[in-house]
Amino acid sequence: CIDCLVSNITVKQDFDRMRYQGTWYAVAKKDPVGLFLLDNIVANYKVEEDGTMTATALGRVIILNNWEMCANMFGTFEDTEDPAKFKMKYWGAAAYLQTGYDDHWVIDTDYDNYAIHYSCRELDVDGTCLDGYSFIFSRHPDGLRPEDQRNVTEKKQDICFLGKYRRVAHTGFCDTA
Ligand code: AZE
Repeated sequence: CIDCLVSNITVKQDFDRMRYQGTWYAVAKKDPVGLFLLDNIVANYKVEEDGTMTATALGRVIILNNWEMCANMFGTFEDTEDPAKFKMKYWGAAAYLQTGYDDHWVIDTDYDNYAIHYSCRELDVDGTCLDGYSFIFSRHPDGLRPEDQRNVTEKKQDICFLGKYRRVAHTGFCDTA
């Protein structure tokens, strides 16, 4: 995408939700406006018996009066015409966590090593993304394989988020939650 129009962003062709199942470690993220998952973010996707995709996510957050905790989040996905584009309804295990209804696009993945997730929450008047977030996921807790890095960088550019990512630390904070 050269014009940064959200409508021109391409997603994974013939996305296969079965192969996408299982654990993904966030290795980098681009934050949206407001409260967000800080680090130690691990997502787990599943395809239910009726074919619906669901997911759980863990991540460190700081809420209210600087209270640090591990957010235990759930998501259910609504299909769209594009197999790689979903609407995600999400909520927390505890009521004081966040609820929402976001786009959930899989920009690219090889299913076995890396995935690039994208969500635009708010379109600007010119069709670019005014407020969005993105995760770079790896199947490996230590990070991306060197051979995947170039492709991931290219995709960050395609979604116009290049230079807006921060590394996601994994310190074990949510490992017992
Ligand atoms: C995602 C992976 C699939 C499941 C879910 C995800 C998103 C979760 C959030 C959570 C925010 C929580 C906050 C709590 C205070 C995309 C990581 C549910 C956006 C801010």
